[in-house]
This record gives sequence, structure tokens and C-alpha cells, in this order.
Amino acid sequence: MLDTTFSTSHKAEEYEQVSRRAKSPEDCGQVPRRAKSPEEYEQVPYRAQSPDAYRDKRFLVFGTGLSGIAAAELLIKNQIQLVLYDGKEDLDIPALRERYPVPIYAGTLPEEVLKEIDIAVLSPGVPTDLPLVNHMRELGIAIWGEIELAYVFSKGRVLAITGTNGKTTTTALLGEIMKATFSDVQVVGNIGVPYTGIADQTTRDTVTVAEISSFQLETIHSFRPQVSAILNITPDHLNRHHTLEDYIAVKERIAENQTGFDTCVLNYEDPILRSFGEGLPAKVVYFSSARWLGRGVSLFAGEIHYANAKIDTIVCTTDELQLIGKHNYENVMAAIAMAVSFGAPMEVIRRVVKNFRAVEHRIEYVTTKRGVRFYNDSKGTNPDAAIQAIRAMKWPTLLIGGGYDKDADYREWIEAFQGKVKKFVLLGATREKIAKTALDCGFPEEDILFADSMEEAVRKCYANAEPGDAVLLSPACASWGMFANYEERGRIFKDLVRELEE
Ligand code: UMA
Repeated sequence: MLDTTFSTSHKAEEYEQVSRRAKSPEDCGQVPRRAKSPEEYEQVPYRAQSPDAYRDKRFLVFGTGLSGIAAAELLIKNQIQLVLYDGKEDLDIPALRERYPVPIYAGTLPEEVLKEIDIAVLSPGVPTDLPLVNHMRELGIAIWGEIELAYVFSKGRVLAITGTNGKTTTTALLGEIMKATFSDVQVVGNIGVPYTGIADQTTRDTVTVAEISSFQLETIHSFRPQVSAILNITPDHLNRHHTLEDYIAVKERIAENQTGFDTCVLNYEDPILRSFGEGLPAKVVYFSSARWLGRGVSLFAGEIHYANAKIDTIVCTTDELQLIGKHNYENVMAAIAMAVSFGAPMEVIRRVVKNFRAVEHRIEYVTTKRGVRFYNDSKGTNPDAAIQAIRAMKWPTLLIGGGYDKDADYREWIEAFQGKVKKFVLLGATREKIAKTALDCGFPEEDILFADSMEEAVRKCYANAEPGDAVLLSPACASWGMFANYEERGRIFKDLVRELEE
């Protein structure tokens, strides 16, 4: 029987080892600890200023991708003046103007236009240190991001997730838990749905679950999630953030406006995040995949526990999950910690986490044919992501890798095979380079196969697989050159797999 609830007192020593928040809301005299209902939530000044404060401002929307267009539409709907700008010289201005009757500029932005602007809303992909953005600062223009605009113009409670890896899975899972608990739930942000696109539809009852990238955190000001999470921090996007320290500082901004009313969920096994939690005004809930925590969410002997001062509950075992791999267990634990902190019932959490399947293209189970399991990890576009996928495989694996050359080093990926890879089928521009690294790492030459197309790669894997094996597409490379994007690569793989004869 898994629904075991027992006292935590027998783990007192471990409990003492776990650093907790510096100040509890009770210490601060701030009660209630967390706003459980929309009514309680409204008593806390989450959104300090109403959108009305901005109705007479002139906005510049920088970027005409998903975020820029959604931001422009939100401002237009609210009858707020704006100028649309994109750095792309060959922007199709007439086509855009047909849909958006506002001034549109591409490439250069006249000084007299800039001088009229009060607030610039940057799309996430726009570096905040561009000369043009620096010039805007000199002119006294406020620099917002699309997330800040959405937050100011939306209503209801917000849960937000950041981290280097696992954001999308955690956001999607938490979104499902929230949908099973509340009637009005929006899942937005870096996951591919701009937050500004739904801001107008939100009410005080809306629960918004947002995946927030480091790019998006750079330009928040008042954004204050009631529950936040930082899953992990490893070097990434350093071309944009320049140093690891800056990247860490940006990630940590997700909690900068949180107080004792709010909760921040952190990975106890990430030393940066463990110490970050020690000084936070928000209530901190840790999760750990490596030890039993007296309080928080722990993976212990194959069981995921949630414990607070009074109870220790087994949420599920890892065998009951459809997701595989330690990193995925961490994503599940973070979602559990966030959901419990937000007041979702444990029975709902249990049901949803057990049924939740991987998001498309991330170690996504496709099907089993003749006893051979097929997994699509087309999103494994760099060696780090591909390492997680091969680590998650519990079976002898026929691995399809290779693609566009991003100048990556494949050694660590190949070292992570640890005897699991039976055949290594290589595609694309990087295939020779990867094969050479594999040979240098002692991978047997006869187990390296080249393929000229995905079809050939799938066929070669199937021909060499035995019942009980797995076939994994996890290329460690971008898809460009052979496919439009990783989504197309993954879908072609899945179609080919489904067509295989039983
Ligand atoms: N642009 C400029 N100047 C620049 C850079 C871009 O004018 O210096 C213009 C481009 O010409 C283009 C537009 O800005 O017209 C593109 O904006 P964008 O790059 O911000 O892309 P969007 O389509 O708005 O998508 C963004 C996120 N993109 C990035 O962060 C790069 C999407 O995340 C997100 O899903 C979407 O908003 C909705 O919120 C994608 C991503 O790659 C998936 N994220 C990175 C990641 O996950 O690693 C952070």
C-alpha cells in the first residue's frame, strides 16, 4: 500500500542537515503563509500597479516573432499606442501593416520615433546589451520584457519555473496538475505560448503556469510568482549572459520579488541553489534525488516522498511513472513541490504524475515493435541533453545520433554510454567527427554504422535490434541541413517507426 503516512521524527538528523528559509512568514508577522484562494491572494499587493497606469504611455515592441506579435496584439486590444520594430532589414512590413495598423520599422529606428517612446518591450531573443537597447536606456526609455508586460496586464495567480534543463517538462506536468485541480488554467511562456497572448483572458480565478527562460528573466521588474522553481543551473547561453555568474544571477531573479507569502522550490543537490535558498525571504521547499530530506520532496529507495513537519507521504514510486531518467524524476519532484505548496490535493497530484507522458521529442516513448522499444529524443540537440537521454535508457540501446555541426565536443556523451549502446548509427554532417571521437573513446568500430537518411537509420536499428532492446533517436546535434527543425526530425522518426512491420 503506497499511501503511507508516517511520522518524520525518525529522520531528525537528516532533517537538521536541511537548510531552510532564513525567515518564515510567521517570523515576519506575515500571515497567511500563502494565499490559498483568489480572495486571499488579492489582499496581497501582487500587482502593484494596474494597467491603467500605462494607458497613456507610448510603447515600442521590439521583435515580431511569437512574443512581439502577441505583445503588440495585447497593446492594440487595450488601445494603447505602440510602434512595432524588428532588427530584420527584410521584414515584410506591408503584410504586417495589413494586420496591425500601427507604425512599423525594420532595421533602423529613426531617432525622432525613439524620442517619443516611454516603454520598450523586448522579445526574449533580443539581447539586452544591444547598442540600440543601451541607447534607449540613455534616452530614459524603460526596458521591459514581454513577461513583464503580460504580468502587469493579467490577473490571477502565477506559478513560474526556470532552470537550465527540464523547464518544459516540469511546466507541462504542473500545468496538467493545475488543470486537474482548477477550472481556469493557462500554460505559457518559453514553452511556446507567449504570456501576453493570454493576458487579456485571465481573471482573478486564473492560475497561470509559466515556463520562464533566462532571456525572459532579464527584463522583469514586478513579476512575482506565488510559487517559483529553479530546477538546476549549468552553463548555458553564455554567449548571451557572458559569465556563469551573470547567468546564475539572472536565473535567481525569478524569486526577487517574492516575500514570505510566496514559495520558491529549489534543487537541494545543486550547490548554487542550495545556498541560494538559505537567504531567501520566500518560503523554500527543496527537492532532492539523492537523499531523504526531512522536509520537502525526496527520492528515496525508488519512492518519491513529500514530507512536512507533520507527515511523510509517498507520492509514487519511480516505477509508476511514465517518465524515465533521474533528471525527469527531479522534474516530477519539482512539480510535486510546487503543486503541494499551491494547495493541490495529493490524490490529484498522484494521479496526474503517474499518467503524465514525456513532452513531444524529449525521451518520448513512441511504441514497441517486436519487443523493441522506440524513443524519440529529437530535442537532444546538444551533448548535454543527449547524455540525459542515454542515462535514462535501462535497456541495450541502438542509438541514432549526428546532424548539424555546432562545433560541440562529443567525448562526454560517448563516455556516458557505459556499455549500453549496442549499435551507434550516425547521420548528417557530424557523423565522421562523432565516429572518430567514439573510436578514440574505445567504442568498437564494427558497432558504428553510417546512414544517409533517417529512413536508413531506422531500418538499420530495427534490423540489428532484439526483443528487450531500445532504439533511441538522440542526436546531440541540431537538425539543420537535413530537417527544418528538431520537431520535423522527431516526427519523421516517429512516422518511420510506426510504419515498421511487426
Ligand atoms: N530580433 C531582433 N533583434 C535581435 C534579435 C531578434 O529584431 O537582436 C527579432 C527577430 O528578427 C524576430 C524576433 O525578434 O523577428 C524573434 O524574437 P524571439 O527570438 O524572442 O522569438 P519569439 O518568436 O518571440 O519566441 C520567444 C522565445 N524565443 C527565444 O527566447 C529565442 C521562445 O523560446 C518562446 O517559446 C516564445 O518567445 C514564447 O514565449 C524558444 C527558445 O529557443 C523556444 N528559447 C530559448 C531556450 O529554450 O533555450 C531561451
